[in-house]
Amino acid sequence: MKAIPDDRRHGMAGNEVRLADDDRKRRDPGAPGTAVISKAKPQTKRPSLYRVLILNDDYTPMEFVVHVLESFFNKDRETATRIMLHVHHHGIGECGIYTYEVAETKVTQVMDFARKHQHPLQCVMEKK
Ligand code: TYC
Repeated sequence: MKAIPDDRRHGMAGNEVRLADDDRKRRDPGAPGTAVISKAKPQTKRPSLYRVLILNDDYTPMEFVVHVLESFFNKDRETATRIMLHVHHHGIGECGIYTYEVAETKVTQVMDFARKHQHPLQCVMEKK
């Protein structure tokens, strides 16, 4: 007796090719009995950034401002001098850009240091 070939069973027409169940589900993800497994995307949010600025005044010594930029903002002497002179001529200048907590800490450190030395130097932060 002659066996019926696999692809001739279950009422399939002669030119059809039977798909494995996984292949059928890939082609038609909404097919009955199909579970859609979606992987949650990593919930990483980039933190907001804040600019820390110093303001010009008529009394704080230039050398003190250069020292602040070197010691609290890790600038080399050349960069610190350039920023200090920019503030001296334009009234305001950027010391660095940080996340909220780091920026807040820098502002507090500079304000405390200026007060301790009785200089009116002002340091502020603003959202980028
Ligand atoms: N204008 C000050 C002076 O002539 C120098 C100075 C520069 C002060 C920058 C503050 O953020 C400042 N002595």
